[in-house]
Amino acid sequence: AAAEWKRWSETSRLVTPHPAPPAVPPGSTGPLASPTYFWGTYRPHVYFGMKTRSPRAVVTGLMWLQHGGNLRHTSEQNDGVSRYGWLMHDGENFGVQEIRDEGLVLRTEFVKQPGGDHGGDWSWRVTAKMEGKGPAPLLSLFFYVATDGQGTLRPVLENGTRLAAVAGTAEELGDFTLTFLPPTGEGGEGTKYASYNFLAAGVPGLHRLTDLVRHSLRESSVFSPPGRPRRRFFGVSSTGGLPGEVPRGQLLLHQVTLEPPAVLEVTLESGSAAGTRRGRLAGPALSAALARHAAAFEQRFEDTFRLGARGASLPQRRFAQAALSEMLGGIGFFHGRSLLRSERREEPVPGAESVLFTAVPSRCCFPRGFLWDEGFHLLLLGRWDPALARDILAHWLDLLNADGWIPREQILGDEARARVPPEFVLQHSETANPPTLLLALERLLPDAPLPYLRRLFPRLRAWFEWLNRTQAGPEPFTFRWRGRDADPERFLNPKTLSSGLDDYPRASHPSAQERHLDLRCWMALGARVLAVLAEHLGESAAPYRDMAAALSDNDLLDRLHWAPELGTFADFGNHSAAVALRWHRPSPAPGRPPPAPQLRRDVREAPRPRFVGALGYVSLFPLLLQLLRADSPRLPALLGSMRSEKQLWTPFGLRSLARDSPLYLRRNTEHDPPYWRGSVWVNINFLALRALHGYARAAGPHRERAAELYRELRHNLVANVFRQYEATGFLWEHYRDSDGTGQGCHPFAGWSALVVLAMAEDY
Ligand code: 6A9
Repeated sequence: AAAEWKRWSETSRLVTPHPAPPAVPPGSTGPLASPTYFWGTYRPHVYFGMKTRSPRAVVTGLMWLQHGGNLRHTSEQNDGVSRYGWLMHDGENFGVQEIRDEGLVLRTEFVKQPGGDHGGDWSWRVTAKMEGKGPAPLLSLFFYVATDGQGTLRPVLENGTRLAAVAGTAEELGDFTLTFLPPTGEGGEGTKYASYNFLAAGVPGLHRLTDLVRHSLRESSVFSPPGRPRRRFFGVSSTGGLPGEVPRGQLLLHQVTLEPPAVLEVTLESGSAAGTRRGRLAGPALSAALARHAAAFEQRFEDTFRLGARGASLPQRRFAQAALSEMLGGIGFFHGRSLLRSERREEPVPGAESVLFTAVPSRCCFPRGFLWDEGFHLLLLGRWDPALARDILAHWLDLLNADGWIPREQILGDEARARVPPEFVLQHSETANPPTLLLALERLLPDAPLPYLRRLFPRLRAWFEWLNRTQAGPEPFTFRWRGRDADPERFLNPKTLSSGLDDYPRASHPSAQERHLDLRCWMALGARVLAVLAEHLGESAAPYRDMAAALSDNDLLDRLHWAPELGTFADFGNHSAAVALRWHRPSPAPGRPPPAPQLRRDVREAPRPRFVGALGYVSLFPLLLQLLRADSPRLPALLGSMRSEKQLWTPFGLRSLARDSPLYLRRNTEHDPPYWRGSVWVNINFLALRALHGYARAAGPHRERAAELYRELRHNLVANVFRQYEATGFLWEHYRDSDGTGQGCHPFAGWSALVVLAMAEDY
């Protein structure tokens, strides 16, 4: 019974929110308190869509179909859409996106207009044209609105088939009218010939929208412009649904079929703004509003980052604007429960119901929140809009559970869950992630209102204490990432997902003896920021100051992590330097076919306690987080490894693992190509620039050398990310160290967008 009780109480702490007052005060994010953040493009996983910051919000969106091609809706990698992204987006009221899809160029623009008590109005303009000459294919645009468990929608039909408008009402949003204006030609002149179809259906969940629409398409509609041949096309049939799935909401969809070029406008008018509205925001009024917002965006961008004044070319400025805009346009609002797994319990448990307002690493691959990514995002967002950054940070801290843990990856709600393979959904309760939110807070702190910081403090304290308690190392002042891969024989080197550096080589044989250098440096940074915060608030700062002092003591750091035999800082653990993957053929069972060969790890030299020979990002951490004194005798060695082409230097930035390191560019399993084993990653390069910039300014014997490296590294990194953007239209997850080519997910305007700050030299 005692064991049962213990299990129960542990589970209950796992799913219980932390008792401290919320960092986001109730009501502070609603339409009355924050009208400008109420509506937004908070659906990063669709090419174009908007919703409100409400749980179970009404959603709006766009799908399109070039007849003969595929239905487009959610952003997917390698679906044939060759380029898309926000060119301008102010994170609040306005955005311009361009999408290139097999000859079709779509421009999606939105503008919001304040008024009333429910977040005001907005208008969309979608401009469609073909890139080349030749006959335009038939194009269908599908504009939809859907509910998810609350709210009602009523269609307003014209001539029985054209959905002219939707009258709706929902919690927080109140009454609203969505109007689909008739399409016009490119210059806005006269109505353009189009066919109309309309669909009203029950929605079993927002993640089923694409299938729902696909399922209702029939090739029985006819496009017959006067005096021209008739063409059949796929149109939605007016009633539909997914057989056997229980509806939880409503969908109303307006399909417009036409030959590009064309301009389509949609307006959303809030019932409560009726008294203050001066005319509909469409046509010339919309053009004027878009132009005004674009000019204001340009001005604010220049005032914030001064790239023009610094001599950046127009293409470079456009690139930087797009990088920032894609991060702002990638901000999402999520609602749901994580699926949690504790060490001591077999079955997963759903976490507390929560909401999260956050940027995302990548709209197509990772349209959800990631803890340590977000700290990097906030460095950029905090420069553009400190209030927005503070709000996001507060949302993250409200995810804290009673133990003080924040799950690393936030998969909240059906739409988020639908994008993740089941084996990746579970969040393990011993798994940490670097506390980069504190890095962001360090920069937000000087201008943040005191009441805000007071709300944050108890939560930050609990979070940091959780890290300190659960990730403690084998000796005082050492730390160890928990949750490394359990089955070491399957991997060349068992991964450490919690560190954020996934497959970066660590001790070959995970054990409780390990001490991880990067984590120790993160803890030093965390203690430093908490000390400053506590002091600022008149709270007791001494424990944090003492901890920060101990963790940045250069002699102690040396004793615990300097590896004389390697000439660098390193992790320590049970490690074999001679491991390799080899094909094994398991012995067949009698009378069965021979089993498939398996790639397994051979250990050719027994592991022993020692420093881990892997020169790379982890080795640089004392420098990256500026724990080394400016006169440290270790600085020359680190600067030397950074600048050495045999080790970390490339013409495109610093590679993650030295070229002469044993696991450089090695696969971890048959299916796992190298990830943090050579590629150039922008987040760590940003930390390197920031640190070099710092060392170049501090008096010390290595000042000149740091300044020189700073200039060269900044040039290399910025030039390559820009070059790759020009060539492909995307920011990428990481960059190949041999030729700078973008790798992995794209678009990836998460931390790769930090190039904007490097261009601005704003650290
Ligand atoms: C896998 C696959 C359709 C890996 O940017 C987010 C994270 C970083 O925090 C981490 O440091 N990325 C980096 O090493 C991406 C992680 C993706 C995990 C989800 C599911 C589904 O793909």
